[in-house]
Amino acid sequence: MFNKLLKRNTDLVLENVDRSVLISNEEVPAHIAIIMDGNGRWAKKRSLPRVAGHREGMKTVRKVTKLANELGVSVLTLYAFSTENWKRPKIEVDFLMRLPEEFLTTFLPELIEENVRVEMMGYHQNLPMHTLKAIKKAKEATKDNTGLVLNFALNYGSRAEIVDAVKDIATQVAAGTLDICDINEDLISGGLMTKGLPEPDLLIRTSGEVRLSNFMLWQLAYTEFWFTETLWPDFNEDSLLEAIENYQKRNRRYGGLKGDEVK
Ligand code: V07
Repeated sequence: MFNKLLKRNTDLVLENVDRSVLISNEEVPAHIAIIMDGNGRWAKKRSLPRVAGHREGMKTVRKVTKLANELGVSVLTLYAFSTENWKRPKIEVDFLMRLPEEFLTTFLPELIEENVRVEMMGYHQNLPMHTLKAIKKAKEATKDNTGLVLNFALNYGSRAEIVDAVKDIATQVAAGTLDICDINEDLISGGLMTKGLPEPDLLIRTSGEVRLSNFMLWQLAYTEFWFTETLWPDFNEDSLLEAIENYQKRNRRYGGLKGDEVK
């Protein structure tokens, strides 16, 4: 473990000399989840169409992914499209559904090079075939990668996810294959789309909105929250480091208390 941390630190010092001094690598959050808000507002401020903000936001995804991987973060979950986003104008939804392909066409070779593994959580239902195809290709091309897991939440909604997990459990009880006494937190966690992933240590939401918007409600039970006024297209490496530094300060305040004591 220590060697791995040391190696991460060496990479970091080489690539981010000025900033890395501030990051103490033993407390880097293993899982960071981000609600990438403020793309439309960014565009409006510049009298550009909303979609220009979405495209600019994609560049931030690239920057944040690269740094998170360099820092040794294990999982980066990005809320790209919620089940509620279908209510937006069709023209905007159609544009958004092209972004996974656009992103992957541009960046998949680099992600492969950097040992990043692409994942998606969300309902395949309603997603266009071209979107699913691009993601499937990226998942396959990166499936053996051992670096950062870049987990896109796409057509994702947390309450629906919980309802599905409950239905599955109820079905097993009704079939007599599961005893009610054996229903516990681990069983429910295992029925969610984040099965197998650690729970987020740090949640970031950009653009000044201070709510969860149906994102990972179960998984965020013990997560530290960081809300920033910065709009997602303006969020950058320094913004991520600022969030992590703040997270580390909070962790340090717990002074070695672990597990239930901090919960
Ligand atoms: C989207 C750009 C970032 C700001 C938030 C909204 C707009 C990257 C992806 C993506 C998704 C899956 C995947 C690869 C890339 C994406 C949507 C919107 C729908 F496998 N950015 N981005 N998908 N935005």
